[in-house]
Amino acid sequence: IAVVAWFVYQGYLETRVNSPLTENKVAFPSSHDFPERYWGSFRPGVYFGMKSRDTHSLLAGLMWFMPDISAAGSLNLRHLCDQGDNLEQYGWKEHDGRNFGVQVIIDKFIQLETSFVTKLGGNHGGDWTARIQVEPRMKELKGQQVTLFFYLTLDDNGKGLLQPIRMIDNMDTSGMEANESVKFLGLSAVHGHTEKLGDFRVSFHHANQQSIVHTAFLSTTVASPHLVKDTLQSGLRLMEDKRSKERHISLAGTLFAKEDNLKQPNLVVHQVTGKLPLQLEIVYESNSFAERGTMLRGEVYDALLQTYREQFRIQFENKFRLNEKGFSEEEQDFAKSAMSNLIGGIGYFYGSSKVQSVHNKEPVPYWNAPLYTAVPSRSFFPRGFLWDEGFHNLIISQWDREISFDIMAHWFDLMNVEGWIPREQILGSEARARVPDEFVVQRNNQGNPPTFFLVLDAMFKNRPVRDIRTLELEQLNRMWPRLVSWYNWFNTSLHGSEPGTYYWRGRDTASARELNPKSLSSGLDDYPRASHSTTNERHLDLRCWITLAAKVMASIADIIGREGRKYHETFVFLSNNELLNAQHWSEKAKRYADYGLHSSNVTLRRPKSIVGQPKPEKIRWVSEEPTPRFVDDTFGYVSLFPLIIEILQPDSPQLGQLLQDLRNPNLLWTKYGLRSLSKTSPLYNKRNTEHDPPYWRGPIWINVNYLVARALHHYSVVEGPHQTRALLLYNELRENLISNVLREYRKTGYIWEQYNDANGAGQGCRPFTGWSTLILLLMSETYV
Ligand code: 6A9
Repeated sequence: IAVVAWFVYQGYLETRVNSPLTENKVAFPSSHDFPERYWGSFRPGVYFGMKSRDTHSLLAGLMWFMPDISAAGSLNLRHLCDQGDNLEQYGWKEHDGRNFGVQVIIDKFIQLETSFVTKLGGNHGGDWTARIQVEPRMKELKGQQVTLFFYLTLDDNGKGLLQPIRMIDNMDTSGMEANESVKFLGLSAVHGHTEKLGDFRVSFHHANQQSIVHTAFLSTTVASPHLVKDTLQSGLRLMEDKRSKERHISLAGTLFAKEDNLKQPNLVVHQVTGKLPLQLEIVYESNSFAERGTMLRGEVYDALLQTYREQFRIQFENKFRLNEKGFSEEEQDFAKSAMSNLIGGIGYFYGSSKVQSVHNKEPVPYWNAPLYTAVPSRSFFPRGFLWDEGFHNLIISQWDREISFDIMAHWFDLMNVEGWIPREQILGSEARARVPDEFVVQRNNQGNPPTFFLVLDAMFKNRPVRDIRTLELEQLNRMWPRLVSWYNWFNTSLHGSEPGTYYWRGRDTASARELNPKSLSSGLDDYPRASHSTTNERHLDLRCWITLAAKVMASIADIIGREGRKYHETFVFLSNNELLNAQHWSEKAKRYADYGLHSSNVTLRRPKSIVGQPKPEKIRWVSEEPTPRFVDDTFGYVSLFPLIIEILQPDSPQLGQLLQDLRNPNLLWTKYGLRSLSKTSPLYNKRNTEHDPPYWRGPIWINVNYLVARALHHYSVVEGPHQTRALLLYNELRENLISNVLREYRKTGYIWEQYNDANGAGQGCRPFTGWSTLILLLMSETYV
């Protein structure tokens, strides 16, 4: 019996990692509950695409190239946002997350404006129209040719019908001689049907017929949406127009593999090649939308777009007051585009992560689920990251609280029975295709800072209960059991050896190559911790995150009338400055620090080569035995967390010391913001392995800088002996951050993942309109 019980228990343990929490789901079950946000630019990873919030949506997308300019052998066909394309700039200039968006893309010789407007009506999510306007960037390029492809396909083998309607069907063909020339005509429309959308019709319209040189189409099958570009490219031919004798790179028409006897396309593409300037309008109409009146294109489209743009500008000023604060037009435009690209980068994903616990031999799939989320970077990581999303929603919740609630609801619904949420969400084949294998599996001992507590705090702090809308109270109530589980996961599974201590799991204790084993789950990746990972570590940042979590849990419990004493007590316990100091203050170094088995003398060295063998890789070399101690040779972002989370008493002498150190240029202070690791720390700017450059070991990150500025603002307002110093630091830090990010934007056209601490240059990936967009809240001084 004991043996059987053991097996049953093992089986049970294996299934826990991918069993959903049984509490009610928080996200509304049907996307039709949010009709205004049913269709949108929910494919952040392509330059322009439309998608509905369905599990197997109809996908629409754009590709382009310049036939006369593209090099032999490569069309330089644009599709996925890709740093390698080296575009001068691209991103949403205005986007309200509901009704419309306007994006500008600058690609060497041309400028594309991609815009869309959605319109409610009928019972299948309404209509939308998209417009692609291409302009030459120099006069001399007028008349040059550009080719646009606009495609429709079905996400991840969704079921549905796509039926191409060719121009010839609506056209007077009397003047045409050969069938051949007819063969190359493009599409006038696509008629289609899916379960969720019902019957629909997508039509294509060209503004200026004279500028059209060639149109064509492709109707074929594609195995998966991430193969759309390859499939399209293999459907291209060099074709001669019988009448004009001109040769065009053209889609080949209907193409089916021999064995495909159903001949049912799931990829349909319209091509137009025309002289600059060129305009294409794509009009999606739901058949259930009976009384729409005039088609949403041309001047009707202009008018509606204009109305939305005006509303957007008014709302933006109402919410952020940048004009009132004296920012120039150009600076306001920068801020608008930053926020718009964050909001325009919101995606809707569906699929399952790969997860693993210590009880599973192999990774197992999570359950299939949707995720409505913003993304850190449309080019490099167009997918959801847990702690990034909290920062994103500090901004989004200022713009549209409903969107933030909806995003948080989706994330909380991804919680398993243990209360864990996977950190990086790679859902669906389009997302999966962009991630190397070694990064795919998510492990259930690895969390990520619970930054949604920052969002909930910002949304409800200082709001008397009577001012909170009933719908929001209802949503908080629905979220509550999930918040409880999430909180418990952090508080129990990451605890340390003594009450009040915590440490991030997942550092590789066996690693011989890493200078300092990473803690990816902290979000600060290679930020130096104790040199020797043990179960006696104490991670200061984590302790502070949990302090925040306890505080916010107590206040939400208060708002919705739940029992919150436990959280309040934990908060009081953890925010006791004496206990904090006993566990994390190094009196010797006069700074807050992690604690653990640590040596200051660790380097990477190359072992002696053996004749005839390849050069061995550098390995870690410990030249001084580690001892249990504070990691107080290191000063950086982690040391700032008691300030960041505003745990320090206003009259704390430690706060005074910290503020003094903050302004020291040999430590963290630069003209461009606070660097992540002090110049005096042993691992400042050091590689973690031969192949792994420094990441959180020097560069300036905007998310942490925002939190520090927010805290300085806080300590400048509450009464205490350090008030004046805090105010001076706040003003200077804010000014430095804003001017540097703006300067780099003017210089490079982009907002960046991080900024160099020596010269302020943007670095890492771009555009990064994830947490770097917090510059907007620094401009508007929003620190609720
Ligand atoms: C690896 C790349 C072609 C690293 O912004 C997202 C995260 C943060 O959450 C984290 O704190 N970034 C920060 O340290 C980026 C992580 C990207 C990992 C993707 C695969 C392949 O792409």
